[in-house]
Amino acid sequence: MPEYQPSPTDWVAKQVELYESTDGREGNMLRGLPIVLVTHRGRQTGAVRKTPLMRVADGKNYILVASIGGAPKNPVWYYNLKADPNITLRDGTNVQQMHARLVTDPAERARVWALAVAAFPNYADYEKRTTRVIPVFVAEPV
Ligand code: F42
Repeated sequence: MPEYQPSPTDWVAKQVELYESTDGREGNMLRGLPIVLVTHRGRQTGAVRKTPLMRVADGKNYILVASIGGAPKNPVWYYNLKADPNITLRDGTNVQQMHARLVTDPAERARVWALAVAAFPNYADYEKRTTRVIPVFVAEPV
């Protein structure tokens, strides 16, 4: 069974460790806003990867925004989720198995993007910084 490989980005790895070791009671915010933790598999190594993302709730679903701060390239986790959409999502103390579906319909993307910006206004700035269309997934309960 491939093992957990922490993020090479130190502050992200530390946030994951704090969030999990306190069962979501600490390390659960970025810039004063709540985060979730997505556990998924590396598409090449099969290693377990843990990626904190902003918490964007949509009823029973969560919206996952592959913004990586408006960087020119998609984050690696975007490719991992496309290859294997089976994820575990931790929202505080609540942990559930989910299926991550890439949003391709423009009308659906517009709707969930508005939810994302309402939850974390910086996403609007990230969109202006990059020429890519920032990919968005809907995580649905399985
Ligand atoms: N990133 C976002 O995109 N959106 C958010 O809303 C967001 C919020 C957030 C909140 C708190 C926090 O601490 C971080 C937050 N981040 C957010 C940053 C996010 O957690 C990720 O760090 C960021 O999106 C970059 O993701 P990444 O997958 O590109 O991470 C890189 C640094 C990384 O881990 N690279 C690994 C490495 O070793 O270089 C690769 C890991 C990997 O999955 N490898 C694959 C494998 O098979 O194992 C193969 C790689 C391939 O190319 O196929």
